[in-house]
Amino acid sequence: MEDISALKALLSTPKHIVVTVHHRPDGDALGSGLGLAALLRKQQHQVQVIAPSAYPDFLGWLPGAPDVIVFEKKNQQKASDFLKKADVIFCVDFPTLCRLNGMEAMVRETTATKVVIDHHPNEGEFAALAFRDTTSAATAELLYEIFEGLGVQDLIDKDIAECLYVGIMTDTGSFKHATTTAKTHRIAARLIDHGADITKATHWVCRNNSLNKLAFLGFALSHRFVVLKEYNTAYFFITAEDYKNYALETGDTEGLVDYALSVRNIAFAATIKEKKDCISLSLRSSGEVPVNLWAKEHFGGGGHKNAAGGISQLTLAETVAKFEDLVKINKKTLTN
Ligand SMILES: [Mn+2]
Repeated sequence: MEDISALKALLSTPKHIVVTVHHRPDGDALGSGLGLAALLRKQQHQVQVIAPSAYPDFLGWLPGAPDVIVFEKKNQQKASDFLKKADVIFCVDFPTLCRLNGMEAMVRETTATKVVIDHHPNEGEFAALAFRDTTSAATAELLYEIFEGLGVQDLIDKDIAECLYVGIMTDTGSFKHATTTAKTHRIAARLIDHGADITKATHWVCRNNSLNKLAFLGFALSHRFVVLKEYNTAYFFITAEDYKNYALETGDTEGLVDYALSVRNIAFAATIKEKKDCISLSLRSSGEVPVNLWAKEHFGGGGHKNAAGGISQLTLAETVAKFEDLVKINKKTLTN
């Protein structure tokens, strides 16, 4: 963390700060963003969190979430005002500005000092200061270490601890993914020492399903689930019609892919979703199957080795066929 003293200097006087997170923020993006914002406020900075799009309902309880500006039409002027005024913009849990979607140009054009805090593989630097660590299980884990580096960990209160804890908990699938290390657990333990209520976090994150979401899960398992046994692969495909029939909201298809990966001997799992303007793919794997490379090469995306995403401009049926071709080509990797 060679930039830590530069960050310390940057934050040594009160600043106008905007904290941004990626499009369709998840628990790590929102938790890290809110935790960082709350800590910076304790240091007398003026801080606003702006998200390119809405966060899922189950994260709405996170301290500070109701004050996040979601960059939608009615809020764009407000967001623009904050961005123009900002001395510093933090980019949290995403590697490149394109993950800001509709907000990208606005952020790119500002003269603010950009600081990135992220754990995704990165190509090309856009920030003046960068804290990147692909070995961190979550951006929240890395953020905790940055707080330590800045010597401000004593400012972590219960609210900040819960934000960071949720970031780590969600990105590790409740400490189950291969990215989870002893350090991850140590930092989670410290967050509990700082007051994080893990029963509350579990309640909101893991025991908060709508009946509709479960009804859809039942339907998807029965009618939208394909197992390619010979290739240790399983995937879901979700049609635009399904979205309509089940009135699916952000987050309702989240976690579906984990059911595919939970099947015995499955090494590669996917959810292929027919969205309004494209087909989106969530890819997961276990072991050495490099889904981030496949996402990048075939679906213009990226991510981590065992969890990545991408998109396709083909039809759903064509995308499924392309996906199955990819599986067949990589039989060796998948069945090793
Ligand atoms: Mn993350």
